[in-house]
Amino acid sequence: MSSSADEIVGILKEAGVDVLFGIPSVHNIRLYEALRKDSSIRHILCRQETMAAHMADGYARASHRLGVAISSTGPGTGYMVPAIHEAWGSCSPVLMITTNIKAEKVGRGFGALHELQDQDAMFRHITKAALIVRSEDEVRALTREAIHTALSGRPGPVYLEVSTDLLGRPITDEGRENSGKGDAGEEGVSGLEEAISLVSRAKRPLLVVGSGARHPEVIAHINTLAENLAAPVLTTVSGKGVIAEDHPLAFGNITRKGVIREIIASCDVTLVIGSRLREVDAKRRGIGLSHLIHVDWDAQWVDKNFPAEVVLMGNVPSILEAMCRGLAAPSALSDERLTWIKEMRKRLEAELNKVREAHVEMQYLEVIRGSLPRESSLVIDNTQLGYWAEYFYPTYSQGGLVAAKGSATIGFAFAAAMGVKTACPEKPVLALIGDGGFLYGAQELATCMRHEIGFPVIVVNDNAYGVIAYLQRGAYENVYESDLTNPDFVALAHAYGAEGTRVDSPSALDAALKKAFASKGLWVIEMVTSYVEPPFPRY
Ligand SMILES: Cc1ncc(C[n+]2csc(CCOP(=O)(O)OP(=O)(O)O)c2C)c(N)n1
Ligand SMILES: [Mg+2]
Repeated sequence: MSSSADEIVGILKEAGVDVLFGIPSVHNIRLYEALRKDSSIRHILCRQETMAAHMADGYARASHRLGVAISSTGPGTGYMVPAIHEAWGSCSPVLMITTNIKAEKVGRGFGALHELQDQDAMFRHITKAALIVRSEDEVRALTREAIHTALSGRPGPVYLEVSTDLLGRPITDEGRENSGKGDAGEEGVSGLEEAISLVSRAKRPLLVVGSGARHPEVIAHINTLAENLAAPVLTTVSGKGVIAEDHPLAFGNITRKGVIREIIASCDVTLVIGSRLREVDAKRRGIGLSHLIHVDWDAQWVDKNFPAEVVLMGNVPSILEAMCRGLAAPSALSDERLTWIKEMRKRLEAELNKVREAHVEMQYLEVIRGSLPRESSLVIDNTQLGYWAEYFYPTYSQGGLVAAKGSATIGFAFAAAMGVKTACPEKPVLALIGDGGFLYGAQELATCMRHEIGFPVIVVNDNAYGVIAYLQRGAYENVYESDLTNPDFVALAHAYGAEGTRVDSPSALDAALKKAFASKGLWVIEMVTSYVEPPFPRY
């Protein structure tokens, strides 16, 4: 008779899970025993739980499959909070499996090992569901429900907690009969005709694409819709790559000023597809969107910063397919729009040339772009050069730029890139992270070495929490406690058995990246810079 732990492993396998990221602990060792016995699921042994969950997140974003992270009761669970918060804001289907003390003791304050009152409370607001197994009869049903919930509709993280004593208990026949929730079923989509009519009457429609459109079935529809309408497409950072940025209708990041702001101002209908239209980069920067039609998986992001005139809620690929059918004939205004778009593109190019002349950051980005093929992943942290990438790194494929915009955490990019590389071993992957962010999880160099996960990591070293120093200078004309005392990053890489090198110019970075990609190994490329300005205030 198999135990609950064996059942969980079996259900994960059935669901197609082939990799897990985690750390064994006192309460979850029965689960690890089940994994050892089965051994068909690869386990990546991590050095810290936040990083394990970032890896699962990177894996999920790159593969569009479930990313699974394992922790254990109390502190191990708590370490996952920031990474699950990020996955939540970025709609990434991460399943975290954790434990609790013995079922009969939960919430009673006996002082059991790792005991924490209301452990799941930490996750209730940052997951699609926090599911708790307190009886062996619930194991199968809740495990299936957790997987289904993470992947269905708008994907997102799910918390699954199993009391430690249940893991070794045999599953009863009754338990076996339980099955997970079925599909909730497709909701009827209202507002479709109104939306189609609004778009077809528009003089200049605009498409805005966000993370909710990061779905393999959505891409083709977005291209078709844009082409049928001859409409410009803007994306948020998380939507970058949904349309190739060298497509004649793609204009990149919506946040930018100049020509992009002019395009937005002259469009009279905005079709927003799967975007939060975050306060931080849309509302606060004074973007105005006309006659907004919001297409999304659910109501979570609707009417937050910009009121929607029409809301189309449900399965986004199906809604877009219906819109493509309803707007199949090229608009009578297509020629006029295309002439305008060509003009705007010319002006945007001229604008970009000026930015290129003024900022060395653009040269670094060109080197990075030149080192990566179209199908590749640049995984960026919240670091100065990362912000420049959000604005100016041309992204040509789905997953071409992976960023931590769900929570704007630092310390994401190195671990997330490990997850991306694990999901797509053949794909060139590059992590870009600051000296501050890198030391949140540099110990995962050991994980890379153990599991032979090799890719280059650019550590932008300005010896500072640079953007904080920049903000301090602006607000108080002073910098306080945002300078950093750093290790020798090259020596640090070597200490783990990784390769390391130091660069201080775009040409040196170019040479280092060529060498690193050719070797297929793990490289820490320390890029020495001084304080730089982020692109937000000017561009
Ligand atoms: C977990 C977390 N702690 C603190 C912050 C606030 N924060 C945002 S950027 C930043 C500095 C990052 O420094 P570094 O990684 O060196 O990048 P730089 O700004 O120097 O380019 C900090 C501390 C955050 N976003 N996330
Ligand atoms: Mg820094």
